[in-house]
Amino acid sequence: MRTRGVAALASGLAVAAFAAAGWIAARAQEPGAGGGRPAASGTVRGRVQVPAPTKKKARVSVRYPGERGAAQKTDQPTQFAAVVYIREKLPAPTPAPVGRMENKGLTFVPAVLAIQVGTTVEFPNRDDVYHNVLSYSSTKRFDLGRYPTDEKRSVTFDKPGVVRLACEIHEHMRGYIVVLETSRFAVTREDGTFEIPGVPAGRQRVAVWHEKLSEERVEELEVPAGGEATLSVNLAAEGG
Ligand SMILES: [Cu+2]
Repeated sequence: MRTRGVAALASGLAVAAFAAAGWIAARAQEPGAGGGRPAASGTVRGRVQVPAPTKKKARVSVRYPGERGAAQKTDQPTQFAAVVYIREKLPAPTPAPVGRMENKGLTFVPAVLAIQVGTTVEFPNRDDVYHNVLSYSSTKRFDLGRYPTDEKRSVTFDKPGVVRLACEIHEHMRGYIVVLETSRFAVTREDGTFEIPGVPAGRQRVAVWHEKLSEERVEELEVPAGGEATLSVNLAAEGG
């Protein structure tokens, strides 16, 4: 079993902060102009290499119309993105945003969605078969029931945490909603890169979530005002 201490983190993380020209840019900003906003902010950018996806066989159920034909489209394993976010709590924007996760090609699209607490997420069905989105996660437990093509149902996520989504009809379907207490977050792109602008300058704890991690990775970064801090994490090299 791996030690989850600072030493373990150091082996998997390569962190560099570039403060070049940072404080000069900070001085050019108007302090306090945003009414409670931090006087200066920077960007956290970097890359998270995620482990290879696990191949999951699609199970074919014949309970619902169109099931057989559609199930053939599912032979691809889902590659789950990572979520990177700033641990500092930041007030939710108003009005509350609406998120969207589609049922498409018998998968959740996107398979990973990061949102801020209070966000309502719509789940439109873009397939020609029924879906039944549900969650047994304690963060948000729900069952949307089965619904047909082009119908959508929604859920408001009122507690921080991770919600693991499933479909009652298609057992292979999996998705994640990461509910955060901050508006400063990013979901990694296909190449693993990410960018979080508008991060308050100073020492920040940056967390990395991925479905294969038993717990989040947290690293401290110095975010220079008007500059960039970079974070590079290789989860693929750790063997999951
Ligand atoms: Cu489904």
